[in-house]
Amino acid sequence: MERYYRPEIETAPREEILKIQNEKIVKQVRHVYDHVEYYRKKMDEKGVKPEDIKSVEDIHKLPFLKKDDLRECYPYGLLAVDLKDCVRIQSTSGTTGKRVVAFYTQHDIDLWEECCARAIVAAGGTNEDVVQVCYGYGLFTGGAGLHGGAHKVGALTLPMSSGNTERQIQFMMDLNSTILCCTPSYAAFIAESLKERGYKPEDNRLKAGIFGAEPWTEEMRRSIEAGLGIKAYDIYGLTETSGPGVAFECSEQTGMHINEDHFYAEIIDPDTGEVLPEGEKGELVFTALDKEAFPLLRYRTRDICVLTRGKCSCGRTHVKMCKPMGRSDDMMIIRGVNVFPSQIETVLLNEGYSPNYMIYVDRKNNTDTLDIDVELSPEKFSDNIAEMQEMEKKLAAAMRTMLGIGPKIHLVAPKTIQRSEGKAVRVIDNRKLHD
Ligand code: DLL
Repeated sequence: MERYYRPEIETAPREEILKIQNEKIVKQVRHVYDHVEYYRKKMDEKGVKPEDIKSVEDIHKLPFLKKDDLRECYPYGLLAVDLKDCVRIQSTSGTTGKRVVAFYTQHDIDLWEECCARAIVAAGGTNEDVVQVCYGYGLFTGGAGLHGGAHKVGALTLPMSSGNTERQIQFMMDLNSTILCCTPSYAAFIAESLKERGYKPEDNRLKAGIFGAEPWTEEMRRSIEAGLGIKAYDIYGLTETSGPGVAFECSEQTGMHINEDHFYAEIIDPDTGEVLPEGEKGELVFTALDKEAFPLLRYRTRDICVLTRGKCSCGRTHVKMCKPMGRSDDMMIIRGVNVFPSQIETVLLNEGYSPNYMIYVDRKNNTDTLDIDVELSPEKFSDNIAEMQEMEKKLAAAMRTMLGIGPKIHLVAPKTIQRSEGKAVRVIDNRKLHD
């Protein structure tokens, strides 16, 4: 039977959710206008006053916020409460430019942890579970978010953080972990490591995994589910909106329910900024309806996505987002063709290869090149060169069918591609270095 952390909200009729959203947005716009000078100026420039926003239908009148705005405002420029009222800072793992720092009041932490608790209960979590959290702890929101959520559910929480796979496995087996929380790439690595140590999927007590923070394909889901003997649930979020738990998957596994009582979602055309009708693909934009300290309005996530509002067999009524189809800035344009890493992953897993690969893009003699290193499993590895070349050719052909352009495939020996303990880095675009 389906269980909910907060049934009256999670299964509320659409009109009730709308009523909650409409009440919250009016207050939230006033709060931001009164306390965040940067956004007040943006609203003034656009000629929008708080009184113009009477319901979520008016949200489209508000200006957008982008990552660049966050950089410009670093660190305190978007803070909407006194610093003394904040109890926590978290930050993005950003590798380029300034990191985003997000501030939380105790109310914001409670709200965030409740969103994560909803995700854990949707994955079958109860106070009888042992939740092994191996997202990174610290500034990254993954560890703190799922940890707080597990506490709210009353589960026994194992705050492992990421890395030290030997210890992860020892604790998982000795302490009978039942729910695993980490990035999908780390889950795949844990599954591989268990197998190497001679464990079969039925030897562990895991029943579910809550995996997110990076894109992963349906093929990857099936591979992890088989490797660990679990049901694998997706979870989505970003530091700017609090962290994981903005949206989470239910037993139907056909998209993630957005916690609509806290976050209002829109899909826009990334080029024009125009709001697109439900069901169309575009950039996901979030408005935090009741966060106090860092209440972003119309924040452009750069994640490309589709929203749908069909009836869900789990009984939840909140709108669903599909798996992000890569970030608008993840998309590689190679010889004029749009290529997403997820397409490459799909082909690899469909063709029976491991999810361990590296994509290299470069420009030679004014032509883009695409090279993919693909790691072989010990069973597939052979020293027969002709056989290896034949496999490379076959895989390149399958890639060409999916991508529209043919990459150069390099099959590499088992265990030569570095494993990820957090967010996997799978693309190296050397063109950027020359431009
Ligand atoms: O990754 C928060 C998180 C932690 C989500 C743990 C889920 C689990 P950031 O580091 O700020 O926050 O990165 C946010 O990661 O804009 C997406 O591009 C990507 N992302 C997050 N979840 C998913 C997912 C955390 N389930 C950025 N599928 C987002 C695909 C995801 N991409």
